[in-house]
Amino acid sequence: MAIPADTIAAIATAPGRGGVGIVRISGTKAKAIAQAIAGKLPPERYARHTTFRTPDNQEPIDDGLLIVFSAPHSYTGEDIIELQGHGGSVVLDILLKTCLNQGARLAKPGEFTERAFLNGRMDLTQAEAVADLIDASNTAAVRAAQNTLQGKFGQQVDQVVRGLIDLRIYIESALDFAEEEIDFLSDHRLIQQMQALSQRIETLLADTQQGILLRDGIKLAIVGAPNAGKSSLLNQMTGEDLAIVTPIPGTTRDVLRAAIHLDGLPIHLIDTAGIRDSEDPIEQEGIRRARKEMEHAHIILWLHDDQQDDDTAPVIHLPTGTPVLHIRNKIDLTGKTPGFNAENKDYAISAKTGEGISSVKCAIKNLAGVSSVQDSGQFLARRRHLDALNEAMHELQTAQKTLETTQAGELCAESLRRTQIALEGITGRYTSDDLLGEIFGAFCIGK
Ligand SMILES: Nc1nc2c(ncn2[C@@H]2O[C@H](COP(=O)(O)OP(=O)(O)O)[C@@H](O)[C@H]2O)c(=O)[nH]1
Ligand SMILES: [Mg+2]
Repeated sequence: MAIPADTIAAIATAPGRGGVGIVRISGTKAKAIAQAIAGKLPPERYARHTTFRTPDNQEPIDDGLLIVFSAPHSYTGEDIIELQGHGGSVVLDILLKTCLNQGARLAKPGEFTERAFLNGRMDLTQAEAVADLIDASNTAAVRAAQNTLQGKFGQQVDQVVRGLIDLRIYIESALDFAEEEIDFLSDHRLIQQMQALSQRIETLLADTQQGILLRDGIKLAIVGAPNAGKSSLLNQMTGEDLAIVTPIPGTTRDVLRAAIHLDGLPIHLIDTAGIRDSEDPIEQEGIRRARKEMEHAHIILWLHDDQQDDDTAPVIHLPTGTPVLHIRNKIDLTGKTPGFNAENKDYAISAKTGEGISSVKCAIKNLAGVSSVQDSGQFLARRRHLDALNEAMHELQTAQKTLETTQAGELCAESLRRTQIALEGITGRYTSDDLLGEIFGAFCIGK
């Protein structure tokens, strides 16, 4: 993608009323536009209090601070001006329109950060982390987004890439000396180096999986017979009175969703209609939706009423492969000991009093494998990073197999080249316009 030559502007602060509102301009015309609005500019990186005026008739628009950041030492790597006025939507609109009249173009979502990436101010993982930091919903996510933003993830990927480049140089130079090629390629150290790189990709894969969970959270579907206490459990876990709870079986028909955190791990709780044979078309639709949610859940909480023999088993149709926690509810009535029961492999709780629920929460964290969410080195990651790492792993293993079995140097070199391309897609050395559009299109305007 070419580095754009035009100048962009946008309101960088959130819409609505606020003490301060900021218009940001980036590009070659930024300084000229600022001069037209505010007269003589302050020295770089100094904040000067000034009046912003319409250039044609010098009408005051607002007054506030003006700051100049000159290329290349700015967020985007271009000249940037910040006009920090009062945070009212109309006054900011007028200020922005004035900038646009002076030759700036309205920035697209994420365009400032996209320029920062295109100008080499940050790699793609860092650019993604900017959006993730803004969207972070809890302290652990903020910390992990900061780690990525500071380049920790990108640096680890780069280290593997450097190792790969060394390997490629060695193998490709061996290819240039055909008569000694076999000697070169049968060197056992080559295989060892490939194994070491595989190991590092393996570690990155595990961290990335954690990073995705930390960013996107896990889906937890609460299912079971009508009246087992599913809606009560949702209310107990969120600490809010979200779902209607009644003694009438079949109360919940719509799927209800709520978000909570377990030690920084985002959990999307899903309360569903009780599953049973029903003639009622509305309830049938609720049950159909409950099944659909089960299909997409990471973990299923199957709730049983401890007072009754459960007759859901024949009708529930659990998806294969999804972990299920069996939970016996209403122990405040049956007097069972709360917590995990090793013999029955189930958890005894009361959705009414909250007893035993902490053991379920622990089990959820263990299943998600996130005991180390609080790790200081944990970074946020996305699905595309995982896909790229898997592809790199596959190519690297192909390279190793080729070398071990056929010693075909050309093929091995080609697989290593592909490994490198897959990894460099993560940091953005190799990208498509489509990918960039997808990443930056999800940003807010003004960032
Ligand atoms: N005593 C007691 N009653 C419960 C408990 N959980 C749910 N209930 C009651 O069981 C009935 C059905 O609960 P609800 O949450 O609507 O069940 P759902 O149909 O599975 O969503 C309501 O009358 C609740 O008050 C519990 O742990 N203890
Ligand atoms: Mg319910």
